[in-house]
Amino acid sequence: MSEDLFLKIISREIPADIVYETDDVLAFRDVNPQAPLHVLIIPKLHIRTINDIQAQDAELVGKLFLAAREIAAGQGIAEDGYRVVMNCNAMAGQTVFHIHLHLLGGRRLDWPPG
Ligand code: DGP
Repeated sequence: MSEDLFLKIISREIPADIVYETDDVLAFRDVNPQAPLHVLIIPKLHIRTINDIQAQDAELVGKLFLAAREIAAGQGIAEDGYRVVMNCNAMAGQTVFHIHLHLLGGRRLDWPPG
């Protein structure tokens, strides 16, 4: 069993509502949604935090945004608007240490965030 919760979702040890998958990227609905659409988009490669992203990961990280674009379009929220956010470490509220883009949409999102 892996220590990384999201690796367990990738390996299907833990079930998730998967909405998108490629060879490199997986996206699934957040278990504690903060908006009508709240999807987590993760690389299948384990990267703990933004601080651990290496230059050679640039293409992979870009694919997280391409996934966000596709999911938003597929869910019909691309034109209304949506937000993607990635938390880094404790002060930003990161609780799962495998980088993930939050894709939030389906309601008005205030700024600045809390
Ligand atoms: P963050 O706080 O940025 O690290 O976000 C972690 C998110 O992961 C949080 O919104 C809740 C979500 N989450 C935690 N455990 C699970 C799980 O087992 N399944 C799913 N689908 N989401 C999870």
